[in-house]
Amino acid sequence: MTPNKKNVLLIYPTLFKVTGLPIGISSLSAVLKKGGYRVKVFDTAFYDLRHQEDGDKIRADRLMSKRIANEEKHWQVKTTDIKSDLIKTINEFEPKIVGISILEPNYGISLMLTRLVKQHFKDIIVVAGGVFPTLSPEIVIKESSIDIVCLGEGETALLELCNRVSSGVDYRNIAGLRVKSGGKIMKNKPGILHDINALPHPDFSAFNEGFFYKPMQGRLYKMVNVETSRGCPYSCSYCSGPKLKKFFLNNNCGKYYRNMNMGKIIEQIYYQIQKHSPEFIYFSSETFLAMTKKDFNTFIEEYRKIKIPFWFQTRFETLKDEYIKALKEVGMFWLTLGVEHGNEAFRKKILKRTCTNKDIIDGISILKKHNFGASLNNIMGFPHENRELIFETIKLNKQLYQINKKLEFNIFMLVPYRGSEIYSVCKENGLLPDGDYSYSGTLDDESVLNFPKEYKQELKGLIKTFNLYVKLPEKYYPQIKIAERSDKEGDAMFKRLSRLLEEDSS
Ligand code: B12
Ligand code: SF4
Repeated sequence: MTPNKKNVLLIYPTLFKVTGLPIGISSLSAVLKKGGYRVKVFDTAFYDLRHQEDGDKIRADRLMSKRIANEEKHWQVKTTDIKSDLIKTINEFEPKIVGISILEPNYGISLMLTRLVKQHFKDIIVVAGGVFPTLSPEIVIKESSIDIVCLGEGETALLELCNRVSSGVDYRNIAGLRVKSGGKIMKNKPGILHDINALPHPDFSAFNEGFFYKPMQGRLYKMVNVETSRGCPYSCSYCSGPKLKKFFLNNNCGKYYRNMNMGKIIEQIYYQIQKHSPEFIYFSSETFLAMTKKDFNTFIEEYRKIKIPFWFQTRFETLKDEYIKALKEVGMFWLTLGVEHGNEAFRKKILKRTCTNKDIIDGISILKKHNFGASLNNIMGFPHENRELIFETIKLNKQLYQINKKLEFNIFMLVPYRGSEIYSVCKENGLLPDGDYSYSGTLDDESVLNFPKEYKQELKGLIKTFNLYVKLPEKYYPQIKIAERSDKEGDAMFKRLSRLLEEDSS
């Protein structure tokens, strides 16, 4: 193969059937195309790599969301071998540069792919970027199949790399990159945080059609993501966001949290509609409603003409009665909110979330008033937590369910990502296991922490039965306790109670 210096392959390693167009890689693609490069994306969404159950099935089994009814129509699980497919793609496309976007849970899959690339195409330059390489560059740069690590936002650095490689110029000193050279690692000065109003709109055209489909209320819909902000103003202990914020500040790059101009957001919506004709729009922002009143009003007036149903995630602190009323009028369909824990003091001290239970209850009441449901995210398996505290999370969610029957309740096991504040808490408390605990699925029901065996088992049972505890009356608690067990009797009871719940909600 003779690599074509104008061709760039971007690899997007994602978990099985976890679709949803990523803004990061799509923004890189847009910038590269504008710079005259051809871009192809290789994604892993439809390869059953670990022969595990897919994310949506796990969510349905945990009674978190409905099973998908029209999956076969839009999603084709690959029957071919991922390794042969990647080699074939490279042989046909002949890229000189292969970029890979890595989150910590995808690092295992990522290594399998970068090693394959290096083994078969040693002249290709392999560049890794994304949250994990940014926060743990010392781990990633050690990997022999990766030549360059991009720290922070990659639009300018990657384009510069491509330009220098294609014109045969020394590329070892590009800002934002760590580059291996003659046994040494060149640590260059930090890259830049971009003016998000000046970047081209994200380019999704390199993704295949199936990747546009995401489940919503038990059906797949064609969705496009519209970026409205980057970063987040909050500092939750279990999230990598605060560490990213510090990374950019410490490197004098400025503020990670940036809102896009409303004019540019509207332009982006029309652009993506015209290009992809979506059935749904997802506003990609950590906290969509954290915008000024003026921007909100402009959004409402413009979106009135657009009419495509949309959803987003936001914080309880940003929910207001008049906002929800206006959003309903213009097509809001759904939203995701983080409750995360039911004990206010624990939530504040350990999760570093200051919102009160009253804020949460008031927010859900507003949604009820306007006849809206929402997905509520919850986490369990924290250090210093116990069964009693977990039951406070159940209790609060139960209270919310009493107010609003349209709610869906998500429950996840804590995974302490490197660099998050909770990672340090786990470390100090001797809870971190040795090895690569976080480089695999995040929907696991088994805690990765060094808790006693019995407590891990208890957590597993509580993850399984969380929705039963939340939705069934308290008189069923003794039976739900049996359903927590992962033996024959426990599973049979779980099935019986799940059926009861289904009948109750139909
Ligand atoms: C939107 C979002 C999603 C979307 C899209 C995912 C995606 N990869 O973009 C969806 C809903 C699919 C998703 C799912 C998940 N997510 Co998510 N998600 C986010 C969120 C809120 C914003 C991401 C974003 O759009 N950022 C804006 C873009 C512009 O930035 P970016 O993606 O970092 O990309 C820039 C740079 O990193 C760099 N870059 C990125 N890739 C590359 C590649 C190359 C070659 C180069 C040079 C540069 C480069 O340049 C890009 C452009 O500037 C972040 C929070 C955050 N602040 O990062 C969490 C976050 C990334 N998610 C996270 C997690 C854990 C998950 C899930 C595992 C959750 C789950 N339980 O299922 C899944 C895994 C999905 C998967 N791919 O396998 C974690 C990752 C933690 C970590 N340390 O790695 C984050 C940081 C949130 C957190 N809890 O801390 N997520
Ligand atoms: S609000 Fe969400 S994105 Fe922001 S720090 Fe908390 S968990 Fe992270």
